[in-house]
Amino acid sequence: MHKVVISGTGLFTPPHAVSNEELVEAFNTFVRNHNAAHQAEIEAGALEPLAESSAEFIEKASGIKQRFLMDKSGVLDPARMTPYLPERPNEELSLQAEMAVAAARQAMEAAGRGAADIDMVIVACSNMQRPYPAMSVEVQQALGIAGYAFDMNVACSSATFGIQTAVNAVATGQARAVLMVNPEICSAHLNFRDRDSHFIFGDACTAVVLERADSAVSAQRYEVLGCKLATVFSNNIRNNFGFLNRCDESGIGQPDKLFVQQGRKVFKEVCPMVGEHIVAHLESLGIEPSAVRRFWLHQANLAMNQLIARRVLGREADAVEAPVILDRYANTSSAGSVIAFHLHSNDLQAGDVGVISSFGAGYSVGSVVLRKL
Ligand code: CO8
Repeated sequence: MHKVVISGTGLFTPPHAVSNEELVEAFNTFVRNHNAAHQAEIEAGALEPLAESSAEFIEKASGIKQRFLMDKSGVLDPARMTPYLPERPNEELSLQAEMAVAAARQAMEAAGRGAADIDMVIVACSNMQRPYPAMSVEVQQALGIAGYAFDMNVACSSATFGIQTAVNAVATGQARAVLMVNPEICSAHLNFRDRDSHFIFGDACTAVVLERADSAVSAQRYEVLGCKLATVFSNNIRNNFGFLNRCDESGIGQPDKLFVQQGRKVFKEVCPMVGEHIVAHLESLGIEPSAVRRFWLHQANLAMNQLIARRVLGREADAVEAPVILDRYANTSSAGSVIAFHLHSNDLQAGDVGVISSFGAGYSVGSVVLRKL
């Protein structure tokens, strides 16, 4: 078995920053318009009026201050509240592949690797913009990589599950190097008319190059000491969009065909699960939690991350130990923990240990323990 390192990462940040205030203004205009249009039913008691959102609530409940979106004009139009992302001809690079290629080029450059050095491409994310041909094969072709490619989806844990898959391929000699990419366009399947969740997500794409430790050439290399994955079925985060929708017209366009969650239940159930998962993983590697210099946690909710860090460390973690990027990026699904790693890892010293951890729909939990070389 070969030792495996993360030798490069990349981050594509969409062009449009949207503050909580902008989002709430659009949402509240939609609410006022909706309530005015249904005034008679509301007054007759036949319909509950919609309630307004608040920027203060969003920041207090989640820690999110803004997000980046692929399009903001459609999202902030109270009559639409869906991004404008025009379809492209089949001959053009698709949108998700474009994001993936941008992040991948950065990761490959950081790793000091060209297309000829990579044998396998994984696109791992919560939603593929089409079922086939696989997004990964389009990304592979756009970058001029030989070998093979495939897509995988484990919702917010797609990146850690993707890393584990890449580690297996490199460790067993199936691939010399693997490119693993997470193009998340969360805004396209977020219900911007739902007060409980309209603020949660942003768009982004991350990329990671993994390769054999004995031939890696980059300056920043992180040995993968171990990966640990877990899944437990739950309906508390669910999206019923799928290819069977057209077989029952009554469901088309219903809110369950977008992201829906029981946020409080998710919070309560997932935090202990993740805390125990990380502690057990570290223990299996003979590493004390106190010896971990950095936790690159999934970026869904600030209080959630503080609680998880407290469960693992037995004390509060500071912003250096558990960096926060959700204030600027919001929840970018599988990209979140990799963004934290990408932006907050270069200062580590040789020998320092850190943990990338994801958690989300499924439920799915993943942890990757790294040691800087
Ligand atoms: N403005 C003002 N008030 C609000 C708003 C709002 N926008 N929303 C809710 N409220 C009100 C509620 O009505 C409630 O009022 P009351 O007390 O009178 O009933 C009060 O505020 C409290 O509501 P909650 O209990 O719902 O608030 P919480 O403190 O629980 O915060 C959160 C809500 C922020 C959603 C929080 O529960 C949370 O972050 N939970 C964890 C969620 C999580 O980690 N989910 C993971 C999902 S990510 C994932 O798995 C990837 C899926 C695939 C990607 C999908 C991409 C689209």
